[in-house]
Amino acid sequence: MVISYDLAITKSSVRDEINNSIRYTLTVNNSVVEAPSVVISDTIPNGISAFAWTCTGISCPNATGTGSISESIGAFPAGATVTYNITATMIISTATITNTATVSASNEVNNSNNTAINVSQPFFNIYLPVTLKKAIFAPDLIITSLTANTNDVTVVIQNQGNAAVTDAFWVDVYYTTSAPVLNQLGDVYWGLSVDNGGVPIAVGGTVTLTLSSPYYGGGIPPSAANTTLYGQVDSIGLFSYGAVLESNESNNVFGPTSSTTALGKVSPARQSLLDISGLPTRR
Ligand SMILES: [Ca+2]
Ligand SMILES: [Ca+2]
Repeated sequence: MVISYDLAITKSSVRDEINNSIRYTLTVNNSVVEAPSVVISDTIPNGISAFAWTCTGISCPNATGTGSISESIGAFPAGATVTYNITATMIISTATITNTATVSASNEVNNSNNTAINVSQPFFNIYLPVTLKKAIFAPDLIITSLTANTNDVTVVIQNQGNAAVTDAFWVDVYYTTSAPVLNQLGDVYWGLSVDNGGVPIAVGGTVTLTLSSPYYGGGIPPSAANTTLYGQVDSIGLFSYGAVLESNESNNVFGPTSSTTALGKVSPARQSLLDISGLPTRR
């Protein structure tokens, strides 16, 4: 009588390099007829420091265990499956671990499927390029307020950047219905420089500009109420960014807004009062 049972063993693994662990699933099944005296072995492989397992299936000799598996099953039914779930600790997460498990029985008809070799390769650590937003330390000038009447023009500017303004610059106010562009000369303007004390402007600092301020450079108030106004800070400069290199050059225009009627007496042309000493060079 030919006893033609065929035991087969398979082994798979799931690797967790972050936790230095690896889980194996070891499955043994038997086809055709019951097999006697089956031995399932799985020796702790190199690179593993701990090995704990559970066994499920109709023929488990022990439900749990630690260390290498060497389990004998007296009778392994046909069609039955035994599964070992193994949790192992890797000594080095980057090591390749080869784990060999076997199943054996006398009179096995097919020994070609009685050894399962699982080779667990480490994941390659791929370091992707990290795009860091350039840390910009630069001033950022804006106009926070622009009011005008037939007496005066008042512009409040602020440095909302994270570095002081140290370069001389101009502020212009335009009586126009079109948004001004860089290097567009205005109807009223102020120049702030180190010489006249207009700069530096500290981080968060504000400066209020009027026709009476020491930075006043020229121009007269609008002659009528409801004149459309725009303001531009750092309006004039030799560079595409004006005279002050800012973290944001696109927020330098304020407006449109409208002039109002002054309640007081209209002042004489401020040009006659001008003291332009200390003003920066104007294009
Ligand atoms: Ca700005
Ligand atoms: Ca600028």
